[in-house]
Amino acid sequence: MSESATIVDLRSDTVTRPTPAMRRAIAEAEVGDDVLGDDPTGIELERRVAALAGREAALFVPSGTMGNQLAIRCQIEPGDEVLLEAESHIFFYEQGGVAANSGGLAHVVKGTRGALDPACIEAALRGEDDHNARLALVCAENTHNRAGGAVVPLESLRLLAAAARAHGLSVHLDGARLWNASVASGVPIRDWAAEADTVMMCFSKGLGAPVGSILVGDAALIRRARRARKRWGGGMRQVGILAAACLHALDHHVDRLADDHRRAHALARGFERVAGVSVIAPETNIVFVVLDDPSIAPDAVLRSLASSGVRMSQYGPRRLRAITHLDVDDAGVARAVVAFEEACRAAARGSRVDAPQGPC
Ligand code: TLP
Repeated sequence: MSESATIVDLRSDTVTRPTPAMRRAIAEAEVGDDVLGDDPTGIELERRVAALAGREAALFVPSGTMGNQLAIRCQIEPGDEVLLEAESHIFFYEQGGVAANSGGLAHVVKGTRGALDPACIEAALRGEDDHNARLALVCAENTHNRAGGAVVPLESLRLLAAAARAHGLSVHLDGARLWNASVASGVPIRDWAAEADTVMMCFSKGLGAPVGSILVGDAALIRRARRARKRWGGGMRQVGILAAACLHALDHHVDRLADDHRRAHALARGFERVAGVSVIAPETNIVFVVLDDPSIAPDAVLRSLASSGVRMSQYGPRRLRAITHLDVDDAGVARAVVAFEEACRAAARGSRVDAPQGPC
């Protein structure tokens, strides 16, 4: 049996491997040269996602990080402020890209379950005085990763966007897992996308594609983003090979996200029964478990899990993350629950073994 068949890998939904049908779609992809503007499958993907999101244009990019960073690059000038939720991916996991790639200044505000209070925009504005940096862009994230895959409600995004627009600010939505938000809430992608100037969405997470994300917005902005992508080395030539996997994912892997959400709930129910831990109720495919009992050391739990063929990642001093995805079935969930219970018991007894960790 291959390693992927024996390991229950809950570290991220980025770990999925292409299914046999997706591999066939990749093998049969019609390709051209994306930089020269004639890769038919890449063009088809961009056209389809722009239509799905109800926006003029889309740009396929190698990663969610590049999509977010291009959106920022195209909507601020050096010295401008960008309003970010304090635990957002853009602030937490993109290596200070706001400053390094765009010369921007991160203005960080704590949200509630990932949602920014629209009043924070008014509070962040400092007027036209020549001493002040200019607030130019507000970024939201949905689902919100570090808030436990929380769905930021559409109404909340609407109010935030309205407050931003009232002050002439642009809005970017990091929708790496907007597919999950859409399936969990029943709100179509185009309704979320209508609230932001730019939206980034990933195919390489719950949708199970090996590589790829997309940025949507109006035609002029996406044209600028295409030029910046080229400058950053993100032109991809026979990109149809990747785009075919993403088109396959759109056709076959969106509705099934509901299975991942159901399995996340099953995981959470199993984890909850373990003494000394508490679980943050999942809304989509992310489960956070907090090791309340100080005798349960996170690194010991991760090592013990790994020795049982189950992988999770550490997401804070006493918090672990498990994400369900295409490669985790009901049997995998049941195995993870048993392994977690044993790992916590063993850790509390003070056992020690070795294993790697994910990002905190
Ligand atoms: N998130 C990854 C890690 O980088 C933490 C994960 O395992 O969850 N926005 C959000 C909300 C994300 O969660 C991620 C990836 C990205 C953007 C970046 O996407 P990639 O990894 O394609 O650059």
